[in-house]
Amino acid sequence: MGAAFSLAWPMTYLKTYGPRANPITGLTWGLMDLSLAVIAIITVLVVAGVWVRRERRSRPVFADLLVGREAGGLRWIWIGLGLTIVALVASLAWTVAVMAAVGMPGGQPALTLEITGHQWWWEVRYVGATPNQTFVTANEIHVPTGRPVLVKLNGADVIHSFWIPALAGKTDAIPGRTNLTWLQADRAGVYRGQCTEYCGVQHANMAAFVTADPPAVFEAWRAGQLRASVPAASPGKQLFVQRCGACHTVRGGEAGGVVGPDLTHLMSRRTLAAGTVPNTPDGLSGWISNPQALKPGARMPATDLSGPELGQVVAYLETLT
Ligand code: HEC
Ligand SMILES: [Cu+2]
Repeated sequence: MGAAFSLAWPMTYLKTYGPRANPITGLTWGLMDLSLAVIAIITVLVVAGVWVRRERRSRPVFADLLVGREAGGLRWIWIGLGLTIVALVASLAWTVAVMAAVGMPGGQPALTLEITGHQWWWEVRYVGATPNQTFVTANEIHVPTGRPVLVKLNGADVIHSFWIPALAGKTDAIPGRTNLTWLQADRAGVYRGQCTEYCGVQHANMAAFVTADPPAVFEAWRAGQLRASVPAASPGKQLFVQRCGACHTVRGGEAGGVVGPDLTHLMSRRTLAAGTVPNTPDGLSGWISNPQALKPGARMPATDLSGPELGQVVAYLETLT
């Protein structure tokens, strides 16, 4: 949180920040430069060819009517063929080398995440050595800088695709199978991502964020997330358990639903509903009173809380730090 460097907007894939993405960026620019060079060379040759023809106009007319094999003409074909083969084989070799380099992390991953695409948000499970070292959060992923992170992707309902452009290319999240990818951020900051496989009406409002922090800062965040949230009994807590607990979990409380995001440390997130609403008191009240107004079709129904009840629930949620 609060990192000075932010790629939250716009998303970029032409400038990347880690060994999972950098080789691909180099290849992209390299192939682009090669293509531009080919266009430039061919343009020059075509223009030169036109000029050469013009000069020949000055010769007697019948000379142009003769169909002959001018000396050295075929040589151009061989040169062109040779250059094309060299360029294509070099592109192929470079592509294969990049694929090998980014296929799997170089070292042992520092962290394993199980990320599940839901209509229309991301469930993020931090897999610990033991179950009590494991926790679940949503949409905002924290990672240590300079360390490879293994990501196991699944889809809960339809096919989604996980994409953090500045850190890692696209990998599909498919129901019933686990796809592996990985990422590594070499620079601290916030990187925005987006679901990139059309998955229904709110596909566009299905962002993900990766916050990369130095390892010590990340460990502090992780220790905070591992804590349960056990706020004192309050009317808001009671209402939450009754009205929201069937869909949401707050670890340490009585609410254990798994239909929606885990809200144990809701206040550690900057946005709500996969980047749709800022996580401010107003944003929170607006979302809870009428999610359908902000994200039509979202799998959270409008809650018919009265004004005072809404205030109590929001006050309770604000204790989930
Ligand atoms: C029928 C299940 C259901 C009920 C009941 C429900 N929610 Fe949700 N809630 C969801 C789903 C699904 C999402 C994710 C929506 C999205 O991002 O598309 C969500 C998202 C949220 C979020 C945003 C979380 C985040 O990390 O982005 C908050 C906060 C929230 N709900 C609070 C509540 C509160 C408070 C109540 C009770 C008054 C409630 N919900 C009732 C299903 C439910
Ligand atoms: Cu999608």
